[in-house]
Amino acid sequence: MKRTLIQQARPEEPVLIQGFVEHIRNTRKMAFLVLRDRSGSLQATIEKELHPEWTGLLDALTPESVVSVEGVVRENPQVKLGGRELIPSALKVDSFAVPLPLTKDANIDTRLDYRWIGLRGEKERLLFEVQTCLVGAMREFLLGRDFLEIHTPKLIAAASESGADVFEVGYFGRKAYLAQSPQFYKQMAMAAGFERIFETGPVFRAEKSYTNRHTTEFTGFDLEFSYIESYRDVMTLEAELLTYALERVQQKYGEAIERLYGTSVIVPKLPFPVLALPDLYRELEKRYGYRLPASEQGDTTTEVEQLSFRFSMEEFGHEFLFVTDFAAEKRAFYHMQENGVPQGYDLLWRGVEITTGAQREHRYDVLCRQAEQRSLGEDVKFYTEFFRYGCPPHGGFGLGVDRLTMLLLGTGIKEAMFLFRGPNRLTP
Ligand code: AMO
Repeated sequence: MKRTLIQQARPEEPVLIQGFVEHIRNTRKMAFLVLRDRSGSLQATIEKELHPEWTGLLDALTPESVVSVEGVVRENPQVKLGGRELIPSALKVDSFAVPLPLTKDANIDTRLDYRWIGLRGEKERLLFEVQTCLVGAMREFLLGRDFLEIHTPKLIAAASESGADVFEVGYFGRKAYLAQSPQFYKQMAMAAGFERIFETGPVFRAEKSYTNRHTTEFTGFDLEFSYIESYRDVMTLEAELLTYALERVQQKYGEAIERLYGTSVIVPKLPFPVLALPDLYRELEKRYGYRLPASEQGDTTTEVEQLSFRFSMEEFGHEFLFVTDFAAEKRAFYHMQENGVPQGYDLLWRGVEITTGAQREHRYDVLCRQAEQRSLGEDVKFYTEFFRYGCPPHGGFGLGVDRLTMLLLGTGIKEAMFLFRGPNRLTP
């Protein structure tokens, strides 16, 4: 018999339901099993007198075992789960579960140890449905604008962002690194004349950070496109992309997110507000008496980001804020500069950085000089070569998918990933 999903089971039709046993109530005369598959839950109601052959099986059955149940669905307004129940005619246990090692209120570390069990919940499933919708909508948006999806290597010869937080790996007797970003190859695609590309893939950072928004391996959504006039074109594209994707999520999952995560999906208004970093400092001091120590100026900090959210809501009624005009020494060597000011930005959402973007330096001589200033000459020679044989002006950005998901649902980053990786966690 072919399997029917719980959600699609119609009354009075014979069905085969397969799933986990979420709950068992086994009384003298009756047994009630709540079954769960990817589409929902359904109660199976068993009159034990009719099936004496199942007595042993029902006594031995444990929660979270996997079963196959054939039967007929009946409408019964007394049943809480959707007013219907399954009356089984055949019952088979496909996999017995031993008692679960964790309770619902276990701490996050125990839950991560047994992640596959924690992920069985409706709330957890929703997170991945939302993430699928979000990334799918972003992909769709870009495909509609003639972008190519590429897949670049993660084993590379040089650190792309900085030497400090790169993982080194042995590579047949020499050193290789895990890519901190697809940066070099996104730009190579511009030199290849692809004009518009994006990639979603793993990004590695050897950062010993123990915050609720840092992980050593995350999923990046990166794009790059040519013939831009300035980094403002990159900001405009990103704002449109996010608005499109959030609208999708709101339409499809807004209600479920409200119900299970208690948070609203707000579709942002275009254009997003923009502020230069020195102006942001000034506003934070004027409004909240907050002054960033001189030694930390030129960049944002966790405190600046959090206060910026308050500012952005009060001033613009907007959850997003583009920040520009960072100090050159705080930004990557490949950013284009004008009068010493990097032509790039960070995008903050709900007080957390979700993106860095920029126009890139495509002029070979200038790029080599900027690399030299950081003593990167030899290390990035293979990269600077991309710009010797003709390359259009271009720019792009990198967006953290895990951060995006986490902010959308109001969770920490550990909950927003299929499997979190941190300085102290490499398993499961
Ligand atoms: P950046 O280093 O800012 O820029 O990274 C881009 C985005 O990736 C996410 N992110 C992280 N998420 C979780 N844990 C981390 N440790 C972590 N580090 C970064 C953030 C961040 O905004 N090459 C540039 C992008 C570009 O210019 O195109 C880059 O990698 O959401």
